Amino acid sequence: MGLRNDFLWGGATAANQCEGGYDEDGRGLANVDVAPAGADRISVITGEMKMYDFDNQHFYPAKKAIDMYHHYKEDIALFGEMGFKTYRLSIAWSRIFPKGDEAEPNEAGLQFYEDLFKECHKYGIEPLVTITHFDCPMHLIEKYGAWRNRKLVGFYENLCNVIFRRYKGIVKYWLTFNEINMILHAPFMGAGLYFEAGENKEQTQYTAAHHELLASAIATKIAHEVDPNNKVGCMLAAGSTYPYTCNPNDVWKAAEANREAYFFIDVQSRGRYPAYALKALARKGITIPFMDGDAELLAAHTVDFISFSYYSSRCTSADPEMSGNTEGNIFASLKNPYLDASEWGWQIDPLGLRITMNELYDRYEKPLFIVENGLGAIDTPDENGYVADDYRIDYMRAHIQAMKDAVELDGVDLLGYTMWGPIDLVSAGTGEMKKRYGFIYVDRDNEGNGTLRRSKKKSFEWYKAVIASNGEILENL
Ligand code: BGP
Repeated sequence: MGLRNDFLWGGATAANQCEGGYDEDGRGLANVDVAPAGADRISVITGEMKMYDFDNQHFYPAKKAIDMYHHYKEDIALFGEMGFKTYRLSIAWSRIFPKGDEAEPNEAGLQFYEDLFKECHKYGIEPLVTITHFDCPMHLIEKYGAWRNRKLVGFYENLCNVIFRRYKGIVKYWLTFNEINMILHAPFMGAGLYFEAGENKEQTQYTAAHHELLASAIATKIAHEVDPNNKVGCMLAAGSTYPYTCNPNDVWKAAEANREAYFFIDVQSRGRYPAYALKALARKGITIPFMDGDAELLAAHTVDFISFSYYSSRCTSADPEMSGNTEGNIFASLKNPYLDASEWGWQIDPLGLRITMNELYDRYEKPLFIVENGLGAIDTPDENGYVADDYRIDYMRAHIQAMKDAVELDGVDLLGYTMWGPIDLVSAGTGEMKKRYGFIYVDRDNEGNGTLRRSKKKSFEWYKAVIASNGEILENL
């Protein structure tokens, strides 16, 4: 028995990393627009350096990105050619509500996504829509302080009311917040949070998290009311944390690190704050701004499925002397001596995907959906834009095999697999273009030069064969 017959193969993108058109057709400015490329990016996305508008010293890659705003028909046709069953994309909140707090939505923004979803259906591609992929209208940040303010819950509710009604019948798979745990690691990118001097950061982060968790429950409620066929998922930046050794102190440290991430999904999937989190938050003096009705809301509207990104596992030690940090997906981890790493230092661990899937399935017993996985690498195209990206095929083949093992050997219920960045796009972590994930090469460089021409890499035909065989054929061609 292999993958389910209706397995949703595809790819995933985020509006701000591919669309561009940041000021077109009434779109408002958002946090993700003002994250510059270069050395200051990390300070901006972590909320340490204030950047609420463009300046002349920085390059802002999201302004144009790969200009999918004007190329989406061509791009979706290529996805169709590969046989995609689904395309995960995000809507830009500030296209629909440019400031975020208006009573009426921006029709041009709504129409853009309606056209895009209909384009997907022409090829039999089911859209999988992330409601918020790191973006927050800048006006909501400046006027209300972003998600630290409970008013954001109401603005998000307005957004959900509009999009669930407008796209009824053409979208049925929804994710509420991309990598919701990113609020702890990149709080400005993840939730629009910039910290004032002396502010208790952790208090603000968990206050904002509570608001996002409420908003997620409300979204789930409305989605189900508007159309009982809607399926709503949470989304976790996953990748299990391993203990560096079998020293029980390391094992405990790893358990705590895993709980830090699972906390969000525990609430979204089980409908309540877990006991360990209530204790840990109380010990730190953090209060969660619970109001009447919050507990009931969280309990009544849990998600239908668990989606997650997986790039790597992580490693931790209780020994303060341990050094040798490696890069990771924003949050760093100790270097695991048993694993190789990508050119950006992200360690490569296919079995870790099977381990992570099993942990999530054991814990929640709900269907899983892998909505991001892939290799960011430097590609060298020939004069026709062709890239022989065997390294990417190797990475994906090993991960898809591990995913199949989790399904076929361990019985995990898996809805689909959307690899990250089927077409090259801007890196969320670094703002670079040269960190490429795609099956489709885009002629654009880190500084914004290039024709934007699209061309197929070797992996394009490989993934097409994988999809056509429902994952039975994984060999490199
Ligand atoms: C995840 C994000 C994506 C994506 C991916 C790869 O954290 O959800 O938006 O970018 O990581 O990371 P990067 O772009 O930094 O290589």
